[in-house]
Amino acid sequence: MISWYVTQASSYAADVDGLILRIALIVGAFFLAAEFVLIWLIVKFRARPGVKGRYITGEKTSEAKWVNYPHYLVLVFDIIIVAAALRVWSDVKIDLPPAEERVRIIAQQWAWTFVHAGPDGQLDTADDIRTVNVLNLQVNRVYHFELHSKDTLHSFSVPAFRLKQDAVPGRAIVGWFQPTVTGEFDIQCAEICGIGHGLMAARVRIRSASAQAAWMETAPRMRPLASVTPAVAATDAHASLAARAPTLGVSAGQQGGDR
Ligand SMILES: [Cu+2]
Repeated sequence: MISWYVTQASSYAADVDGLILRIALIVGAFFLAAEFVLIWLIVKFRARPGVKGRYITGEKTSEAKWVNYPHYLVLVFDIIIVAAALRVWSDVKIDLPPAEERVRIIAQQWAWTFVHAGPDGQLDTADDIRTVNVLNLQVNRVYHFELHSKDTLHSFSVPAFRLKQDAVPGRAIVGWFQPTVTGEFDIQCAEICGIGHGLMAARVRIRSASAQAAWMETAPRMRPLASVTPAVAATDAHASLAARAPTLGVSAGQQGGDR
């Protein structure tokens, strides 16, 4: 249902949507049941001439069951929701499938710089391609991204991928995505990061393999004008990957932009 409004453009987008839908149905059913009971009670125990109101404390066992049994039901559904959420969380954030390519994402006030491996498929080589505010991907390819921030907290949000990940200064945060459709979609910083936060938007362009190869041939190589060595600290689960992310490229402001 969410896909009516935002395209599902990654391999795990449908899982995230399915989880949200399941939670909405469960919570929605409880909401409707609670409202129905509330209205029924209001009507059934409405004021009537000659009938005295009763004060019911709910302490008798025969009364407490009306509270306890629904409560047990809520707990059971809580467990179902948590189990489903953990499975999706693990797929999206913890169990990374083997990477076919790596891409470096650098956030700063207020732009995104992307470092793509060039035709050799390796980062930190001479044919790397740096772009500003346009992430260029190949459809059906598994990417590991390495997310940095040069100044403050940002959040890399790609609604079509159903992906959101904070960027934290001094850390290289590793995650993954696999684009599943070609096209162009929004990227937006999702963390208030200063007065220009609302302007910190970008685009992701997803191409076929042949179109991506053609783009790589023609994309201008920009010479790194200045390197910044961040204090890279990996998340524990991905220490080895992040250890291979020694330097940040040039800043967005320094390099102009390939769109
Ligand atoms: Cu930001």
